[in-house]
Amino acid sequence: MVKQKLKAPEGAPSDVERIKRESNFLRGTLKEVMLDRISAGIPDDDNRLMKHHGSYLQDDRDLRNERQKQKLEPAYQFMLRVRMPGGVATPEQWLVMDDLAEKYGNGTLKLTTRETFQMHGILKWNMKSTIQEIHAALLDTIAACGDVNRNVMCASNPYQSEVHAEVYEWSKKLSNDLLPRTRAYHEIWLDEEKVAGTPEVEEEPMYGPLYLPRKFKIGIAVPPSNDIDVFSQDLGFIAIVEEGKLIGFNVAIGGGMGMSHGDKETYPQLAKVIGFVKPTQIYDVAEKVITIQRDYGNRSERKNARFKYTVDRLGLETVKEELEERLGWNLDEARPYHFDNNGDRYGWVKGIGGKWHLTLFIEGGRVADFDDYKLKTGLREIAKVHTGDIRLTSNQNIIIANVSAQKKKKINELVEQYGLTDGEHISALRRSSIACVALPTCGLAMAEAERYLPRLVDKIEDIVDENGLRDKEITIRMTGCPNGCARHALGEIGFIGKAPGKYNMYLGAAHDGSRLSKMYRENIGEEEILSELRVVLSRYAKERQQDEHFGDFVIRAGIVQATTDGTNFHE
Ligand code: SRM
Ligand code: SF4
Repeated sequence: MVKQKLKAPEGAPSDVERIKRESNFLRGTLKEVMLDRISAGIPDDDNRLMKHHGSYLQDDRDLRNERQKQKLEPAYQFMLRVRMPGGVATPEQWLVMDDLAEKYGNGTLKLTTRETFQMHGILKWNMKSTIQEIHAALLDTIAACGDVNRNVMCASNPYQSEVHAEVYEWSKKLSNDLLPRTRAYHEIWLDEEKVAGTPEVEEEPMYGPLYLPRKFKIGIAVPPSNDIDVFSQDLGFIAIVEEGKLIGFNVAIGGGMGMSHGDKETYPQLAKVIGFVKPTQIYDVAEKVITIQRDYGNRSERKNARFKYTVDRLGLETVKEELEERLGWNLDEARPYHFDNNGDRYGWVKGIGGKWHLTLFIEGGRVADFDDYKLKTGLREIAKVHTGDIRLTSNQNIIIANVSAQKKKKINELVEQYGLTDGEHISALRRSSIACVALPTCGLAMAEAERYLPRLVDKIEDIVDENGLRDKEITIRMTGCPNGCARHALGEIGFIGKAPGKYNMYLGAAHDGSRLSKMYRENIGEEEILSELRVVLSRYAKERQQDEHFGDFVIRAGIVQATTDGTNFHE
């Protein structure tokens, strides 16, 4: 068979390609503009580059109108995202982040859907100190955003802790080895001088000078938990465990959640499994997959630039063949695996070596001190006495991990003293909720998410209670726009913001993250959301089969059609 000649889409490169090309390996004029005291903002071109350093310029949208009226520039501030593979932090690092949020940020921490910390509200003048202090705590923000490989996620819910420990090491290795090679970050933020003998022209052996056409995401799942939503990744690895030992990974390619309202050329897509590799082969696979996207991804239309569109355009088999050709060896046949959920496992669980792990629910991933709930203080007190580690989960929660039997009592006392929740006294619906940041910081938000979902859940809980479904885990996810930062299309109930107070409502995703949802109602407000859910949830209560998940029920009952592939998400 003659091999198809692969091509990248034609068309003029997008402006971001120009910015990267002219940036001298992600430097731009960032060093200079960060010193400028006239504006709290930075020019657009530099802001594009800033992403590759883990940060975006934002403005507080709650203040936008008022500042406009007063003819003031927007309330500019920076968001900063930490690179922390697998979401694992030491208690000391937690304390540093807690302190930095007070000192330079808005006092809160956001635990993100990719297992890391974000801080909001950092003023330009404080950015360098913040990054330097993060660096001193042995963390960084390199490539946490931008057209590169992002924070590598790995399963955090410890079912089989030995395998988890191994998988975590792989996620760290992938994250470190796939970093850009430019010293821009070190020069701009850490005052690194050019070392004598450094070549004048830098090289990016894997990325090349233009980096990738778009962001790239990798995650590793350990069945039966699909907590990281492996099928939403550009490149997903599914750990295959035999007799308690990790023997390798199934490889899945081409997932992603984002889309634009009203544009059917954009859609969420699930990654598809293409084969099996040994643990020692995953770096090579990741590197070669990334270079395929580098070479054939769309550099003209950013909204069609993610790897999922490259895979769909070229065809899964073609991409697999290209991968095998670049590797010089073939993938084995995929091994059987089974997922049963994509949520977190709450409460205490015992792992290896007599160590304990406690998963706590953090609503919307927002760590703050509220009037009647001193969550941030409580977690700080735990971090002060804890000697294990702290894991951030992709469902925006935390695991106080590797607790000795002696320390368990003390941690429990603090949990009780501060009223922290391990999910026991709240509804299963709330435990299964995640929401993206949205307003007031996200410039792309069309509606509230993190600030609204808890209030909406209060009301849905009444319906759930009326129908005896309090303990039924139904995943519910809300995003303020169709970019899908809370992986809305994999929520059994999903909401995408359309306009203030208005959402598209989606139903029918699989409880294990293996099927996308389908739009059920468009552009509806709270009253309609509740009346629609009242009907559907009461039918679920009465008509469901034993152990049938809500996402499966709505399809069997004909309430929505199953989405069998991202390409029919909009049908
Ligand atoms: Fe996201 C852009 C927040 C996970 C898809 N995301 C943004 C920006 C940076 C807005 C912007 O570009 O101006 C948001 C910053 C808001 C703020 O104020 O902090 C933002 N995304 C987040 C976080 C913090 C949501 C959260 O509440 O946890 C998550 C940070 C993850 C991390 O630590 O790296 C976050 N974003 C995701 C995910 C989920 C995931 O990766 O598992 C997705 C869907 C998966 C995917 O990538 O397909 C996601 N974010 C997007 C997109 C759509 C990308 C696309 O190509 O389809 C955008 C918009 C863009 O890139 O242009 C976006
Ligand atoms: Fe912002 Fe949209 Fe992402 Fe929510 S989904 S954080 S509104 S970009």
